[in-house]
Amino acid sequence: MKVHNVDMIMSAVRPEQYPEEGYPEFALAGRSNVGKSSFINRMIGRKALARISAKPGKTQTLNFYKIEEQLFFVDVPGYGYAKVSKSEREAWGKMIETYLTARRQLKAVVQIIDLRHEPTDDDCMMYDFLKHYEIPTIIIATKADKVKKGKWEHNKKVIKEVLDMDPRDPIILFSSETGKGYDQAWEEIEKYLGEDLEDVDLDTTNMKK
Ligand SMILES: Nc1nc2c(ncn2[C@@H]2O[C@H](COP(=O)(O)OP(=O)(O)OP(=O)(O)O)[C@@H](O)[C@H]2O)c(=O)[nH]1
Ligand SMILES: [Mg+2]
Repeated sequence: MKVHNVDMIMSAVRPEQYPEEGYPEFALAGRSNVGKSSFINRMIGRKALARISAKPGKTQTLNFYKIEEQLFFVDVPGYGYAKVSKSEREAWGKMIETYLTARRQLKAVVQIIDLRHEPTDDDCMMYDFLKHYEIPTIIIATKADKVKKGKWEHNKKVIKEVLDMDPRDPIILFSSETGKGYDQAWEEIEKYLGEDLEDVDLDTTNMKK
C-alpha cells in the first residue's frame, strides 16, 4: 500500500474513547522497546509520527493512526518493562485485555519479536493469550539489520519453536532501519482488507434488488 494520508487521531484508554469510524484495526504487541512504534513509522513512511522511545515505556495509551481512510494501526504500550509499579502494570493489563478481547474492528495483532534473541516468557504469554482468544496474529521478527544474514533463518526457526507458533500464522523478517520485509508485511495486512471490500460488494448487490 502506498501511504499518503496518515492521521494520529487519538489516544485512548477506555472503550468509549476508541475511534468510531469502524475501519479495520491492526494492533501492535511486543516487549517494551522492541520496535513497535518504529514498525508503524516504517509502514507509513514517516520518520517519527509514532513516538519512538529513547527510554522504554514511552507509549502509555492506545494510540490510533488512521491510514488512507482505510485502516488503523493501534500502537499499544509494550510489556515486560521492569520499572513500572504493580498498579500501573494492572492498569496496563486491563486496558490491553479489554481492547484485544472486545474490539470488533480488530482484524489481527502484529506481534513484534526481536530477531536477535529468543522470545521471552512475556512474548510467549502474549502469543498464548492471542491464540487462546483466536486472534489472528502476524509475527514480525524485527531488527534484522542487527543480525548477520547467515543467521536469519536459524533465528526465525528459534522464534517459531519457542513461541510454538501455529503454522498458519505468518512470520516475517523485518527491519525498520532498512525497510526489509515492508512489502510482505503490507501483503499480510492487505489480506484482511480484501475481506471487507467483499462485504461492501455484497451490500451494494442487495441494495440494487
Ligand atoms: N537497528 C534497529 N533499531 C530499531 C529497529 N526498530 C526499532 N529500533 C530502535 O529500537 C528502539 C525502540 O524502538 P521503539 O519503536 O520506540 O520501540 P517500542 O516497541 O515502540 O517501545 P515502547 O513504546 O517503549 O514499548 C529505538 O531506539 C529504535 O530506533 C530496527 O529494525 N533496527
Ligand atoms: Mg512505542
